[in-house]
Amino acid sequence: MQPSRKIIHCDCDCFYASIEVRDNPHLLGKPIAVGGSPNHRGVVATCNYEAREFGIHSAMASATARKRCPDLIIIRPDMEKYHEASAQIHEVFRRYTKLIEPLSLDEAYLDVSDSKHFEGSATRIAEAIRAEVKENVNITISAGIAPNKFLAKIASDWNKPDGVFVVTPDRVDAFVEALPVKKLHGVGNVTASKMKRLGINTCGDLRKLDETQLTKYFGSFGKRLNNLSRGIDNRPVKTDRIRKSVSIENTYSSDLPNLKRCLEELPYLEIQLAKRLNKLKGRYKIRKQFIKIKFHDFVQTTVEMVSSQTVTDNYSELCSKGFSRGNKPVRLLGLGVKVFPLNEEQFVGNTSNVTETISRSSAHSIENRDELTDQNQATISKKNIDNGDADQLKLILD
Ligand code: DCP
Ligand code: MG
Repeated sequence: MQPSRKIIHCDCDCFYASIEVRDNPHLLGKPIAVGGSPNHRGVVATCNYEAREFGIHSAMASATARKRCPDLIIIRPDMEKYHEASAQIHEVFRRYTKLIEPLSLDEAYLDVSDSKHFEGSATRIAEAIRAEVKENVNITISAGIAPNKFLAKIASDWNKPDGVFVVTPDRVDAFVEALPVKKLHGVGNVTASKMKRLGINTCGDLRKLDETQLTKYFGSFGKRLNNLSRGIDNRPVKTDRIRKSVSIENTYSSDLPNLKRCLEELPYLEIQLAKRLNKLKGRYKIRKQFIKIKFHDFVQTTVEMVSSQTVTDNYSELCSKGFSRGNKPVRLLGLGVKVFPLNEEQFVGNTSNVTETISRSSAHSIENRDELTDQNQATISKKNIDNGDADQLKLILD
């Protein structure tokens, strides 16, 4: 039998909001949200725990949030600041292991199975990381320690904020048995209701069905459910993420009424894209240019063309083509490139490249591809997190 692994999942507490409170101590104890304006089409990116008491959460319209809590202080996001903090946090992680899988700006899996620190105690490593993040970045980070990624992620959430929770190998079975199915990644509201109708509330209940039955009820998710309900998750901590595209997009506070206005916006987006691409020089090669358009009725279209560089005229052409598919006011405009790495080998096991990839992303623009994509709830809400303010650009790295 293989020795069990030691995985730590680290996740900062109300990340953007913590940074804002850190930098503006007068906000301490008050309900705050970071996001777009409630007067436009702003959305809450996150909010502190005080605001969560009012039922406010990420991806909620800022206007709704303000209604729920009239005293809510809404702060515009300052991505540069969050990227800087993220880089510092990832630097702390790297002191303890090279096996890091960043998930977003504030979150990563660490495999410390072979770490020599603290005589290999994952719990003490996690505590050291938490203490260092507090000391260096002055925000709190929660941690979960378990023999696999699935349980470590649940554990980091268990005692949030500023908490730590350990699921030792001998406690996995009992812990999972009592675990509500809603805690499983991939079980959104729809699946949870379906399970409830079938009398399934906990993983213990799930275990009563065999794989064939689970597949009958939940399709391809069934096999995975069978494993998760038994605490099994063999996915390795992956350090070799390779970027597939870089893009930038913007949701406008008032719709762009016609093609002319769309074309006028392209140069601003191109400047942002060029900045990002500049940082990748020599590591990736462009293979396609693309444009994404979301019309006012949320109908979305993407147009792409083969290209080895960013050509302005190509973007104009793609934009005209995309616009003609709807011929109606535009809510969101995005442009980008599909890329491939010049030398794939350089990425394998190179955590610093990986961290850079993630830390430059707008949090949650990156989905953890090998996690379950089923049950669209989370994915959709994350995709809908377009900031309402026209100058708030969102970088997407795929
Ligand atoms: N974020 C976002 N849009 C979302 C979710 C999150 O822009 N739909 C941003 C803001 C968050 C950051 O990503 O601060 C990290 O996301 P988390 O899901 O880890 O949420 P928080 O760190 O804010 O809170 P928690 O304490 O629950 O981890
Ligand atoms: Mg977090």
